[in-house]
Amino acid sequence: MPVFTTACPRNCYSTCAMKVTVEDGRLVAIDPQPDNLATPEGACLKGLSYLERVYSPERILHPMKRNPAGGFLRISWDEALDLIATRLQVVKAEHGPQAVLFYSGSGTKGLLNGCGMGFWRLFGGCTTTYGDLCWPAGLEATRLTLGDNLHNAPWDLTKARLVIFWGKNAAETNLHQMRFLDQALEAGGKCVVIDPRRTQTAEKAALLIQPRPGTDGALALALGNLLISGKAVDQAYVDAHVLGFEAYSERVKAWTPERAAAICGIPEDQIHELARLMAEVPPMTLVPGFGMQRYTNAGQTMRAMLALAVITGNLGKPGAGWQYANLATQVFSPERDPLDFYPPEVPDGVVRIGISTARLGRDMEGLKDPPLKFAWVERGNPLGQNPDGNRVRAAWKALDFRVVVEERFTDTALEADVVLPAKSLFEQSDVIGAYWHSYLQLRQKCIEPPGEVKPETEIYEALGRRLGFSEEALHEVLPESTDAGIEAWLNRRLDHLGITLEQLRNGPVAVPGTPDVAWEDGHFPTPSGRIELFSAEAARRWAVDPLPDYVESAEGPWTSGNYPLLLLTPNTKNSIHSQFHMLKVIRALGVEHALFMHPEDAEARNLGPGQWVRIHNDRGELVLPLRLDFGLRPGVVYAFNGFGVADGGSVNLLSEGRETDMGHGAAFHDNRVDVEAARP
Ligand SMILES: Nc1nc2c(c(=O)[nH]1)N[C@H]1C(S)=C(S)[C@@H](COP(=O)(O)OP(=O)(O)OC[C@H]3O[C@@H](n4cnc5c(=O)[nH]c(N)nc54)[C@H](O)[C@@H]3O)O[C@H]1N2
Ligand SMILES: Nc1nc2c(c(=O)[nH]1)N[C@H]1C(S)=C(S)[C@@H](COP(=O)(O)OP(=O)(O)OC[C@H]3O[C@@H](n4cnc5c(=O)[nH]c(N)nc54)[C@H](O)[C@@H]3O)O[C@H]1N2
Ligand SMILES: [Mo]
Repeated sequence: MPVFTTACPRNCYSTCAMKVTVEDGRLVAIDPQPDNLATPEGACLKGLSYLERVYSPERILHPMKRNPAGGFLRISWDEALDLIATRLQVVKAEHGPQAVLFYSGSGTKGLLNGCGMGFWRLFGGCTTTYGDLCWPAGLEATRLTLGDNLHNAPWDLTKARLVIFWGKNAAETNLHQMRFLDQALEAGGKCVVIDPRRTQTAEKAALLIQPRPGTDGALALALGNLLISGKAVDQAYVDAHVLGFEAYSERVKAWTPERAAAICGIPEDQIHELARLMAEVPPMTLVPGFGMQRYTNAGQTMRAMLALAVITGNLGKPGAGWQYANLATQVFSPERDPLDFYPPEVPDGVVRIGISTARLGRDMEGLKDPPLKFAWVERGNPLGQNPDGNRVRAAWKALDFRVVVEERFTDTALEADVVLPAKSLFEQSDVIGAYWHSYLQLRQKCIEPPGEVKPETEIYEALGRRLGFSEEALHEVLPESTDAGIEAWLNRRLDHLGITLEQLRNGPVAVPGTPDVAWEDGHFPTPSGRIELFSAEAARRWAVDPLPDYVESAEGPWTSGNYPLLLLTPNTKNSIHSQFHMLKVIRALGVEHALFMHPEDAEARNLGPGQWVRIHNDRGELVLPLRLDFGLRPGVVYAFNGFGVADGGSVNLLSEGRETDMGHGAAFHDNRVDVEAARP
C-alpha cells in the first residue's frame, strides 16, 4: 500500500509531519513521521480525525447555489462559473474591480495560496484586508525590540531551568511542546504559568499567577523593577547589546510590586516570588502565547514582557529566550508579504488594501468610490471568526453577490450565493512552512479530490478562461493545473534554497542556516543594531510611548459600566477555530459550546451548572449552557471560539471590532459582558 509523507497545514504551532497510508485510492491510516524532531509523536486527535473529515457526509462535493426557497441546490461547474463570471463582469463594468472584496483567512498554509491575489490582479484589481486576526501585536512588539521574530529550536526548551508559559496554553494549543517541558522538569527545571484560567498547562506549574485580564504589562514592569533593584541584571549583556536600558530603569522605578499587585489583582508575594525565580534559576525561557496580545494594550504589554528576557541576558543562549514566533521558514517572497500587516502608505492603484480585518464589518460598510458589491472568500470564515459578528453579517448581507470556497457549510458559506467545494490537504501538493520549528514540509497529494472538488488554482484557471484572460496571462499567475505542473511550480519556488521537492517527499527539511539557538551572533536588525527597549520606531509608527508601558485596555478598567464580567474566548484542544469540532470522533469526546464561570459569580447570579444562560452586552447576545470552573479567576468568564450558528452562535457576536495598539491585530479578549438566566 502506498505510504506518503505529508504534513498538517492548519494554523497551529505544531505543523506535524505525518505518514499517510492509502488503499485503493482511499486514506486508511495516519501515522507519525518522526523525522520532524518537533513532532515525532505524530498528529494529535485532530490530525487523526482527517480520516473522518475527508469522507464526512457534511463535506461539500459539488458547486452549490442558494435556493430562493431556502437551503442550497447542486449546480454544475459550468453553471457556477458562468454565473460568477457574469456577476463579476457586471460589477466591474458598473463600479470597477475594487467593488470586489477578496477575503482570505488562515484555514490552510501553503505557497499556492498566493495564487488568489495573482488572479485578482489579473482581473484588474480588488479590495482586500490588512492586519491579521491572530498574532500581529506580538510579532510587531518583538520585531521592534529584536529586529525579527526568531527563537531557539523547540527541543532547546529541554535545557531551560525556568519555563514561563505566559498567556499560552500549550497543553491544548501546542501539544508537542509539552514533551520538551516535561524533559526540562525531569532535569530539575521549574514551570510558571501566568493565565487568568487554571489551564491544563497550569497543572505543570510550580507557580500559577492569575492576573486580571489585560494587566500583564503592569506585572512585567514591576518584575523589571525588582530584577533591577535586586541586581539580577546581566550588565555585560545589556552594555553590549541593549539600547535604552537607562530610560527603561527610570520607567520601571514607579512600578512597585504593590502598585502592580493592585492593578493585576494578585498577591504581592507572587510578584516577589516570580522575580526571585527569574533571578535565581537560569537559563529562563519565556514562552508568551497569543492570550495577552488580544487587547488594545497588547503590543506595549508584549514589549514589557520581552524586556525581562533582555535585561537578564536570557537571549542567544541554550535553554534561554523568548519563544513567541519563529519565522525562519518565511523564505519565499509572495506578491505581498503575508507579514506585511500595514496598509500601504502609497495606494498601488490596483489592489485597494482598505479594510482592517479587525473592523471588517464596519470598514466594509464604510467603503466608498467604489462601495463593495461582491465578495470572494477562501480559507476563512469571517462571519464566525472576525470580531463584531453582527456587524460583519450585516455588511456581508448588504452585498449584491457572495462566493465562498469551502469544505463544509460554515456560518459564512451559509450566507453565500454560490459555494464552491474546497480541496482537503490530501488532494493537492503544496509546500508549507511553520511558526514554531524551522522545517519546510511537502503537503503531498495522496488521493484524488472526491466528487467534483477542484483546488483553488483550477477554479481560478477555469474562471479566468470564462473572463477571457489569455492562457499566457493566466499562467503567469497560476501553475499549470496538472500534478506535474504544480510540482514544477513548487520546485521553482524552492530553487533559491537549494532544496528540491524530491527531498521534501522523503521528509521535512530545515531551512538551511537556521541555528538551534537564535540570536547567538548578537546581531539584531533593528534601526540601531541593538535590542531596542527604547524604540523611536514604535512611537512613530504606532503613536505609543517609545518605552514599554502599561495603559489600561479598552474594557479593562475595574469600574467599567454595566457589564461586570470579562469574557475570554480562547482556543481549545480538539478544534482549530471553526474546524474539526463538528466531527463525530471529536464530538464523542464531549466538545461543547458552553460558558465557563467561577462558582462565586454563578452564585451571585443565582445560576447553576447545566442551566442555559444569556451572555450579553451592547453588541449582541449568546445563549449557552453554564459550566462551573473552580480554577478560574472570579470576574472572568470564558467560552471557546470556533463554534457557529449550528451550536448556538459564535462568541464574536459579543466582541468589538477593535484593533490592538500595534500590528493591526484584533483585540478579541477586550470584551465585557453580563450573564443572566436565559428565558425558557
Ligand atoms: N488545539 C488548538 N490548537 C491551536 C489552535 C486551536 O484553535 N486549537 N489555534 C492555533 C492558533 S491560530 C493560535 S493563534 C494559537 C493560539 O494559542 P495560544 O497562544 O495558547 O493562545 P490562546 O488560546 O488565544 O490563549 C492562551 C491563553 O491566554 C489566556 N489569556 C487570555 N487573556 C489573558 C491575559 O490578559 N493575560 C494572560 N496572562 N493570559 C491571558 C487564555 O486564558 C488562554 O489560556 O493556537 C494554535 N493552536
Ligand atoms: N473571539 C475570538 N475570535 C477569534 C480568535 C479568538 O481567540 N477569539 N482567534 C482568532 C485567530 S488566532 C485566528 S487564526 C482566526 C481563524 O479564523 P479563520 O482564518 O477564519 O480560520 P478557520 O476557522 O480555522 O478556517 C476557516 C475555514 O477555512 C476552511 N479551509 C481549510 N482548508 C481550506 C482550503 O484548502 N481551501 C479553502 N478554500 N478553505 C479551506 C475551513 O474549512 C474553515 O471553515 O480566528 C480568530 N478569531
Ligand atoms: Mo491564530
